[in-house]
Amino acid sequence: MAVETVPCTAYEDQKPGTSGLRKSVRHFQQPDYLQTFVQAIFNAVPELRGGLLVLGGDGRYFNREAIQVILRMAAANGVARILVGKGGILSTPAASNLIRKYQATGGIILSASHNPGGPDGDFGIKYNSSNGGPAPENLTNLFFEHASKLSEYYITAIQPVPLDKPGHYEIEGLRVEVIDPVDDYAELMATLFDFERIRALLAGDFSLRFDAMHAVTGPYAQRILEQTLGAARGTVMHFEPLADFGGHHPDPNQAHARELMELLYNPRKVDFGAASDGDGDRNMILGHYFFVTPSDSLAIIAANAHLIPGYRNGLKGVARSMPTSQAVDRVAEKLGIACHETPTGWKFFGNLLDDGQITLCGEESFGTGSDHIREKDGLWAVLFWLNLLAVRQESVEDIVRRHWADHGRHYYSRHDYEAIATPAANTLMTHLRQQFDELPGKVIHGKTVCQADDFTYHDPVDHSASHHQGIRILFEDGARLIFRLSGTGTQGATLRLYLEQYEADVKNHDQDVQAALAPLIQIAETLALIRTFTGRDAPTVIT
Ligand code: VG1
Ligand code: CO
Repeated sequence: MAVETVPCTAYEDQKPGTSGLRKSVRHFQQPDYLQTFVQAIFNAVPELRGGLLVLGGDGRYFNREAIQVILRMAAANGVARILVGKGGILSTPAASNLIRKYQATGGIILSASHNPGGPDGDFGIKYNSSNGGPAPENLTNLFFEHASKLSEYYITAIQPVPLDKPGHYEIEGLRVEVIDPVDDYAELMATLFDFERIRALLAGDFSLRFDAMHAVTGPYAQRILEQTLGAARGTVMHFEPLADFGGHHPDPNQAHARELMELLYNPRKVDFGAASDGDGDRNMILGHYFFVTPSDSLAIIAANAHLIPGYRNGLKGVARSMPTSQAVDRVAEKLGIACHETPTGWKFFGNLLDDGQITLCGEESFGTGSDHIREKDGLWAVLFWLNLLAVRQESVEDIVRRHWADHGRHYYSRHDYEAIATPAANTLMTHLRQQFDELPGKVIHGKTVCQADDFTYHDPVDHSASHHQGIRILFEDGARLIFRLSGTGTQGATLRLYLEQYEADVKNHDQDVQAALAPLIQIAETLALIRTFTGRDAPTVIT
């Protein structure tokens, strides 16, 4: 085989963040930038030689070029077999499923998830291990180490592989199988949910809309919701994956899924609305004039899991990322199961899932999932809710309100300050850290602080420690303020402020969220001087 050894200069900035290596497309288009990171993966995971690799992406700009480069490098690095999604398409959850189902050595997923795409947008690359989950920190650190000292990479000069129809090709000892990206995933969903019951719900006067945001879930949602479950044609909006997502942020939240919000906040009744992100792992759940906070969604899914076929036998335990509200903790307590608190990022759930300690997990950032794969899963959450609605025959709002009445309501919001100057963001965090010693016991705007620290996670399975995972200011009444800097942004720094206030009394469950959190918002400003340090009057995005 004609393997070419190409000398290259190492890049110093290929340290993966919360979810893979994410940079602007232009950054990725620097000479050999993609190749350097891909070679670092092959060097760090020698088992890929002779192994099976899953490959696909969310269809964003640069996806197709990158896939051809990776195929040529995989051939040169001795990979035996590759499963690649037709058109280069695989959602993140579908890729995770393929890795597990076909016992692959690992998978490469090309996505910058909820970040905008197109030539002026972002690109990203993630590696998932043989359990189907995102590479854990020790492995991403190893990628970084290899990338920073790389001096050559290996590639073959093969013709581009046709990706637009299923088929297989033998190329220089590498077998490339182009597969339907939806088949295996759709099959898995049918094993977890009561499709007959959902079909019956959709056959009645129940109406729903799903916004694929011109991202990867279009083909998945059309197949499962429309073709299999019988939802009306046109239920799936923005179904065609586009390289620039139609110029929008493929981020399923109230700010970016505006058209869908307008459909649900409208007298013409739509019973259920949902959306997913660039790579299909996030979800937003809406009822008529009603938004379900992702943290509440996780809690409600946990509380009702016994009603869903795939979870009928109960839950082993649950987990949430540290900034996610404590709503699920209350459910776990009632169920008598463990609830784990992990740092932000799905990679931290992997060990707990593999070890059989948890069945469900989630993040406040519109991510929910279970042990069926090792990634968060947007359509899974949507199907879970549809199955639940079919069983309980109540509206989304009624289900959520009943949950609050039973468990209390966790008022919750996240305020993002995007693309602020990195030094200013660091100074703000340092300013907060300097107050740790004096804060406990202090009363600020009428609320007493009981703890202030930097969150450290001790993994109970591999006993590794992850430090500096967000600043927590905890109050005596259970309220929390969390400050973190994003690990997925590509411009400057993004400050995330997470606010949580518990309210037990059902008489107080009708407040506007931002109004209910106003005292905490004021305390956050007093402690962090956000306006002073960022120069911003208001957050860029509120979810
Ligand atoms: C954000 C979210 C985090 C999520 C990550 C990847 O990270 O806060 O909860 O796991 O995105 O999601 P950060 O570091 O920017 O806060 V996805 O759907 O973009 O892969
Ligand atoms: Co995503």
